[in-house]
Amino acid sequence: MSTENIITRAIIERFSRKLTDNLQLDVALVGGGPSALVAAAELACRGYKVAIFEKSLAPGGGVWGGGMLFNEVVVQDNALAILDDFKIRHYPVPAGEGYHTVDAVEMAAGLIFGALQAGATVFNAIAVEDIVFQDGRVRGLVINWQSVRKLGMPVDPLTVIARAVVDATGHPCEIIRTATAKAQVRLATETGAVMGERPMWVDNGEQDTVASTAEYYPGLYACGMSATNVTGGYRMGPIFGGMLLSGRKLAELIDRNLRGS
Ligand code: 48H
Repeated sequence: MSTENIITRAIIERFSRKLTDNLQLDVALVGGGPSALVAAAELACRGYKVAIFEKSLAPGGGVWGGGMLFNEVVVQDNALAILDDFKIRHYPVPAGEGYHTVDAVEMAAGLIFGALQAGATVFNAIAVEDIVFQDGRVRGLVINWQSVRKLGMPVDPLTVIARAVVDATGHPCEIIRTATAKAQVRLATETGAVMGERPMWVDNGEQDTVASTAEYYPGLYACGMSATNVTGGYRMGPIFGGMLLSGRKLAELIDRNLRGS
């Protein structure tokens, strides 16, 4: 066989195996931002079959750009243990009362590498365009190439089944919105609907994100900025402790629920 064919065959066979191995998951996360990456690493460490579907070429979500493209982010004391688990370095802010800076590229790369090394699978350039919904429960994801969606090509999608589906799409909370719009589900929020993100208030926003990390409908969870948006929490700008802690809380919650089911 020619070298050209060996390379091509290796990629096709290996990718096909990776995809078929992940058609039936314990946890399917939509979006590969910081909250999802922490949750995926933690759940994979606990022995669950976990995959992230990320529509961009690079997972990492809003981390890469830091604050206004200054590629540094801030993390608080109470989330440093998570950075340490991923071997991501942090530097105290001189007069910072518990705040630390982290190189945004190191954080994004470190979280991605950590999730993969823990055993999670990441599918990049694949978008989630719908949910599988049966018998009053969210049961999986409808996936397609992001490039197909961008070009508006009339190409039917494929599906992945999961015991838990996580909306980790950040600000748009796309999957929760799909569930409310297409399956007309009533969410476990004050109004039963998406309440919408509020303006900037860092301290409240950070707490909101963790507090609102929850299961909003049977089989459907939200974490990170998506959870904030669902419950009407405040935004917080380029500080990421809440996102990391949200990922950890999500993993604990799903672990508890899946063990009980
Ligand atoms: C596949 C999708 C789809 C889809 C979107 O926004 P993220 O970084 O996620 P979080 O919530 O972990 O982190 C939020 C943080 O980055 C942030 O925005 C902060 C702190 N903002 C504060 C403020 O005041 O603005 O990542 C979400 C990921 C992205 O990579 C998207 O490409 C991806 O989800 N995504 N992937 N299918 N339908 N929709």
